[in-house]
Order: sequence, then structure tokens, then C-alpha cells
Amino acid sequence: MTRPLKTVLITGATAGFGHAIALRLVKDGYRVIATGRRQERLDALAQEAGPALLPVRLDVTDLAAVQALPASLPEGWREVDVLVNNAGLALGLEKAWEAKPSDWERMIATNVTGLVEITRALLPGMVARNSGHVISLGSTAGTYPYPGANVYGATKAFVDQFMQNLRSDLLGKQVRATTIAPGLCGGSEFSAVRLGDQAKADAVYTGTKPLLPEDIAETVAWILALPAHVNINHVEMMPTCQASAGLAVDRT
Ligand code: NDP
Ligand code: 8X3
Repeated sequence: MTRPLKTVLITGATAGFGHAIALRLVKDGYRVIATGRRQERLDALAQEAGPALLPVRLDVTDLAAVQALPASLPEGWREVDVLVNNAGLALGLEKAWEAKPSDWERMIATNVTGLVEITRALLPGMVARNSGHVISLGSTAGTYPYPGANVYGATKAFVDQFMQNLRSDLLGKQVRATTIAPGLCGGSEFSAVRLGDQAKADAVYTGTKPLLPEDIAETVAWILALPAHVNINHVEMMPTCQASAGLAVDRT
């Protein structure tokens, strides 16, 4: 018999998608463990969401803290049914030979190592209970290359392949695995973090009608609400104003 999915842990719930997912899932009746590095943001979210949300400070690149997390959760919150691997970032848009090695290292540490380590920390409990769901944020950048996406896009391709491989490992278990791969999405801190400049970040969305964090939250809510025998493997979503626009040719 499968238990109802109840407790959701979200990484990177202090802004953007994670924040919207946390509020949406509390509204839908889940209990949410909201994590991120900025304590004041976690406190504000807890205030807004009420007692169904537990704020827990967590840097996913702090591997000791990630490994200690399941046992450090308060009584009654330790059985995490759903993990939403959302924490992640892009840094810079420079060509590969101009990019900062420290930016590459931070993207890999967060988007790849942090994601696999927290999955590794929470998956054994799901498998032991034979019930659970891991949802990870990939990106269209993991499928469609573009100039300056070098390591960021590669980390998101990793996420998608890791999740597909999890599905293979989980065959025969009642534990689901899903990647959500959005394209252009505004209303979050993503571009400000990437470009380090709010005006440049705002310009990314000028003249567009991008996806919004609430659209991602709606997708997560839909995936979780599906019957237990349905596994959504991969969702790619773009705003209507975005599409793949063909290969480029150098004619110089
Ligand atoms: P935001 O920058 O708005 O939010 C990122 C979140 O990740 C913040 O809550 C931040 O919190 C958290 N975070 C960053 N580093 C760490 C860390 N080391 N440990 C814990 N938390 C961390 O971005 P979005 O909401 O837009 O992006 C969310 C995810 O979706 C990312 O994985 C991103 O790559 C992906 N994505 C975004 C798209 C977009 O266009 N916006 C499109 C496709 C995918 P804090 O700083 O408090 O730790
Ligand atoms: C975010 C979408 O196109 O900026 O992952 O890489 S994009």
C-alpha cells in the first residue's frame, strides 16, 4: 500500500520558482520544508505560509550539512515524500575561454554536486517506504545550446540524464522522478544573479511575455496531483513568445 504524499522539501525556496512552489504546495495542503541560504527570506516565507511550512537554512554546496539534514529535521518532519531540486544558478554569459573558473566551479557545485548529494540523502527513506517523488529543475539550456551557456547548459543536461537514470534505478519502486525544463522565465532573481546587474537583468525580458514562477509552481502541483501510477518523465515548457530558431552559420 502506498502512503499519501505529504511532506515536500524544496531547495532554493527563498526566491523565484522555489518560493512560488512553496506557497502553492502549502495552499494545496502539503507540508513544506523550505530551504535556502538567506535566513531572513526563510523567516518571511514562514510568516506568510503559516505552520504548514518549516524553514530550514541549507546551503546545498555544504555537503556535510546536506548529509546531516535528514536526521537533523524535527520529529514529525523526517519522512520527506517529495524532494524538489530547485536550487541552482547561472553565472555569466561569457564565451568559454573568457568565463571565470570560479563561476564554473560554483555552478557545478550547486547545480550538479549539491543536487545529487541531497537526492542521495533523501532517496533511501523514499525507497525504504516505497513511496516518493523527486522533481528536479532542468532547463531548455540542457537541450538547446546557445553562446555563453557553456557550463550552465551542461549542468542542466546532467540534471536531465541523472533523473532519467534515477528512473531506471527506481523501476519496481513506487518512487517517481521528473525533470521540469523551462525556457525564458521572468519574475525571479535568475538573470540578476547571472548578470550581476538589475538593469541588464530587466533587459532580458524587455518586449517579452516570459513564463512566471507561478507557471512552474502550477506544473509542479499538476505533476504531484497525478495518480501514483503516472510518472511524468520530462516537461519542457517555454513562453509562447519563445521557440528554437534554427542553427547559426558563420559566413565571414
Ligand atoms: P532564483 O535566483 O530566483 O532562485 C534561486 C534559488 O536558489 C534561491 O532561492 C537561492 O536562495 C537558491 N540557491 C542558490 N544557490 C544555493 C545554494 N548554494 N544552496 C541553497 N540554495 C541556493 O532563480 P529561479 O527561481 O529562476 O531558478 C530556480 C531554478 O530553475 C534554478 O535551478 C534555475 O537554473 C532553473 N531555471 C530557471 C529558469 C529561468 O529562466 N529563471 C529557466 C530554467 C531553469 P539563496 O540565495 O537564499 O540560497
Ligand atoms: C534558464 C533558461 O535560456 O536563460 O535556464 O538558459 S536560459
